[in-house]
Amino acid sequence: MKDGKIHNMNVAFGHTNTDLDCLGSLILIKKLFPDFRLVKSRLIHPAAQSLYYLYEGYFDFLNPKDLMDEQIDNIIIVDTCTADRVNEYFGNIRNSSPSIRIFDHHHAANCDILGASLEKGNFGANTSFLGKLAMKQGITLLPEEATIALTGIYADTGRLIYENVSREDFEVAAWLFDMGASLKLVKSFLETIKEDDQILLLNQLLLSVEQFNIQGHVILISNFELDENIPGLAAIVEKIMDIENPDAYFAIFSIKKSKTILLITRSQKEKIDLHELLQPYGGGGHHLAASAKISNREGPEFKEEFLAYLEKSLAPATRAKDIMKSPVHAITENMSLLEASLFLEKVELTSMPVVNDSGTPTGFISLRDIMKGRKANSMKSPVRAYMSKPVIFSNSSITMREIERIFFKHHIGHLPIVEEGELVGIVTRWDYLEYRKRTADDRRTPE
Ligand SMILES: [Mn+2]
Repeated sequence: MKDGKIHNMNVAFGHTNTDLDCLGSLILIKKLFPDFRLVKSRLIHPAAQSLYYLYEGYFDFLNPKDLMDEQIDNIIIVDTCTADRVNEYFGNIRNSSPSIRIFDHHHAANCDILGASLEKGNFGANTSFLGKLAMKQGITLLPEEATIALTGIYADTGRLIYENVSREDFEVAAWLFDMGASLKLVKSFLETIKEDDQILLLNQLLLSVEQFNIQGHVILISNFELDENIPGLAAIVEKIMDIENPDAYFAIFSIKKSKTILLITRSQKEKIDLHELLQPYGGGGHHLAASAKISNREGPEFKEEFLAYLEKSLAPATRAKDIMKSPVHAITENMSLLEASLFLEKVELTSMPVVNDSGTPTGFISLRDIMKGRKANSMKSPVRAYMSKPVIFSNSSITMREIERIFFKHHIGHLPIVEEGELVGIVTRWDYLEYRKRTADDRRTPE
């Protein structure tokens, strides 16, 4: 400082490579703890850059190196509990033994920041965590501050749709809306692909992706040559995930200038654990989003090697046999409608596949079909006369994706599973929905 004296100071910061949720959290820290100065990371995540440059003035950031001669009393850390992600700040803090308070919304994260008191919250966005505190204290925000905070919540919750979302995320979002947050601006900050060269690359990549079926999974792979690494590649990869909707996408970028390969990957299946998968290549990240840098390799031969690696490493996809009900009740064609209705009542079902003498499904009979027979006063007629046909059936090795397609295409709610001409099980729309719920697509873990 100018007078050469040591001043006591309180500071707050988020993780390195500042993202939108960090910025949302920090703007609220400024309101909640006005005697804390905010410190910026030397790295701003590409997705957060436009908001950061527009609203820099609202944060009044210090640089990490400004901390060097200061006596720091108190530190607040937001949106991380990992020492590695706050190194750049602590590297500049000397001669201080500050008390550290952390606000972090990451569920499973182990805290390795020593001596810190950790406050954890189950929120989709860390911004909601601090927003809830600000609401309780009756704090008011400027519309610009509300816009920054709401962008943070939308970013980390996938616009309030990811698995991690809590009711507080909605509550705080509503509060920020009341404080004058502009949805128009929030939307523009969330649009990660806006540079012309990004759009060009997106189009080129879309033309070069190849689709493979590996162990029943729909896998996309692209190999693309770039002169040099450009920012925002991950956003392009995510956009392609949205457009093409594969189970996983492995984007290989061969960077000519540095003779390295940048492998950016996204998955939407728990069975395809990318963090695990990229370990042998020195990469990592999260379950459903990971990347690796590989030196001295050529794109085309790396792609071939990687395909072979996927073939032997991926666990097989979930198939009909994994979720079907088996054994399954069936009615024979020659049963009378009366017998069929009694049987349905006995087993408490409203419909059932119909099989011929050799056990092959030939139709489907429901209480509604039987009702028609009752009205026509022909309850003694054989089921054959009133069942719906032809019956759509499939085999036990079809994947969940194929099951879904059959349900939608034929507007059916039951899919009999047949092996060697015999009915062996049934998959209902309900079984399928239960499976979807169990493996709900938490496509992105919180950042
Ligand atoms: Mn976060």
